[in-house]
Amino acid sequence: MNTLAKLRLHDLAPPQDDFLAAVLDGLGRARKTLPCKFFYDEAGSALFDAICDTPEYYPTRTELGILTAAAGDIADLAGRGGVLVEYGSGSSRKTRLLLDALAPALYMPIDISREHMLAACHTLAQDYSALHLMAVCADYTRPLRLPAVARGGQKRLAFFPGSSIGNFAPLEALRFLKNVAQQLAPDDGFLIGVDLKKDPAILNAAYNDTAGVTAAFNLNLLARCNRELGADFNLAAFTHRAFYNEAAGRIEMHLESTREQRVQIAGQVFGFVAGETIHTENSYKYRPDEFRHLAVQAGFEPQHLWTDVDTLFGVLYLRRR
Ligand code: AVJ
Repeated sequence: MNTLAKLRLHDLAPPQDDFLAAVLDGLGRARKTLPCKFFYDEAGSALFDAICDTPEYYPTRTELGILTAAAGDIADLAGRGGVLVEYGSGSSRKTRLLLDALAPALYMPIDISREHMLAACHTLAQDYSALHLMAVCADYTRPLRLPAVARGGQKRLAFFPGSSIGNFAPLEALRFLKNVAQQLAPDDGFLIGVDLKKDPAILNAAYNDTAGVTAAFNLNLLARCNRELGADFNLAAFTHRAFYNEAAGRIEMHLESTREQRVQIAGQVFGFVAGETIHTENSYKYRPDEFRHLAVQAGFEPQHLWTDVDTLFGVLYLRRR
């Protein structure tokens, strides 16, 4: 079958991230930091998949369970045969669930890694013979404008699973939600997965799995600096730290220097004192009312919240006002 005929690429040519510049900037600060988006090289993406399979990391399987149970209700709210827009063309399992339930005419994934997205689209095009695909290569963390596709009365459903929204600070999250709202027409929908506030012990365990997969994921950032930038991080001299910051409502991940040391990157030297950390990720958690408030501010009407029995994770259907 000719899958190419059904697949089009809308390339917004996102500027490629400058890893070296980001590392020099982040490590040059009084409180050292590295942006979490750099976790996901090939090794990091494989480690993230492995995190999702650890017994402690509940979000992925919990969200999948919620979506499986709610798929019919979601299709009733969003309408069938419309356009499915996915922010970050992530796990194909979640996508397929919605493709099966909604039977959209068009699937529009948005992702910064063009080749990875196109490969996933080719597979979907083979498996869903009636589906048209419009792959949008863009950085969704910046304001973007989706390609105009003739609507013909079709509704759009935007989909942002995995609690990826948690990587944004609340004000950035609001800006992102507003940009999504701008890409939708009144009565369109937005289905978003949000990790909920809960007993900190559960959160702390989820980011400190006993098999050490999350630690390996965090430390891979330093390994990546060594591989790609010729840095000389001694991985044995840094340890994974992750904890729930209750006041801020977020999990913080850090890499802690176990002793005083110096690290060289591209001719620059960075000193660490014992116990100093590099802050590598924030993962915000919301109470349902907190998230609904954010959604309302962004121009949405929260219509439905699905959770698991333990209310660990929430999936919300937001209607564009
Ligand atoms: C992919 C951003 C949702 O914050 O839980 C998992 C990333 N970091 N374990 C999250 C992550 C450590 C994950 N998100």
